[in-house]
Amino acid sequence: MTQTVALAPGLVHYPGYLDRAAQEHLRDDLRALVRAAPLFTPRMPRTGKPFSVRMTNAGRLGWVSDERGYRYQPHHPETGEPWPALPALALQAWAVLSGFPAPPDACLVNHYETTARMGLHQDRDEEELSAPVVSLSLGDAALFRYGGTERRSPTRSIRLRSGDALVFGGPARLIFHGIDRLEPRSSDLLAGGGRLNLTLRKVTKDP
Ligand code: MD3
Ligand code: FE
Repeated sequence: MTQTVALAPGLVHYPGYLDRAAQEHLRDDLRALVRAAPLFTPRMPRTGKPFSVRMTNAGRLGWVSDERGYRYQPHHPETGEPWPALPALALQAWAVLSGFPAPPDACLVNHYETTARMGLHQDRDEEELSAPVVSLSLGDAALFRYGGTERRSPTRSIRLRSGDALVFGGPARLIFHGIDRLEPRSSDLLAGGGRLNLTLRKVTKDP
């Protein structure tokens, strides 16, 4: 496979995990996915403040956020339809990289326009915290920041480029992380620029 870079215990970076042909294939699958399950604008719990990132999901469950809170649910918040099937390349990446015996329940798709960002946060809405999260990036490069398991822990930054994979498991599963900014026009994969990030997650504990 490609180069692997251990960034911290449980945190591995696979630069260029998807080659250009695979990136184009996944991009085309995501275009169809977004037609079936349109991007929605999540809102902050309580305040209703909109995120700058738009989202959709694939798989049995999808992550949504609005005034009522963060949660996983089996239907799109606007169309009411079940989420589309997981893209084949996303399932394959999970099988290759996760080391987890069960398939993922959810694939969150984040869409960043040039000025979108994602503040430092932890992902802890999943019941199955022994499974890693696998992330795939497409389109413009982004500055990704990660720290430790406490908000005040020191942080480091790396650049995520189109085709990169990241795996967060074990002690890295509950680290704080976010996206500070995009590098506009750094990739020609997506017409019109921007960035897509997929995160594959096991949500429920299987019996
Ligand atoms: C570390 N997404 O969707 S991917 C998210 O690029 C999210 O869209 C960012 O943070 C993005 O929640 C960063 C890397 C990532 C994803 C999930 C994680 C890092 C993670 C879950 C636990 C720990
Ligand atoms: Fe996250």
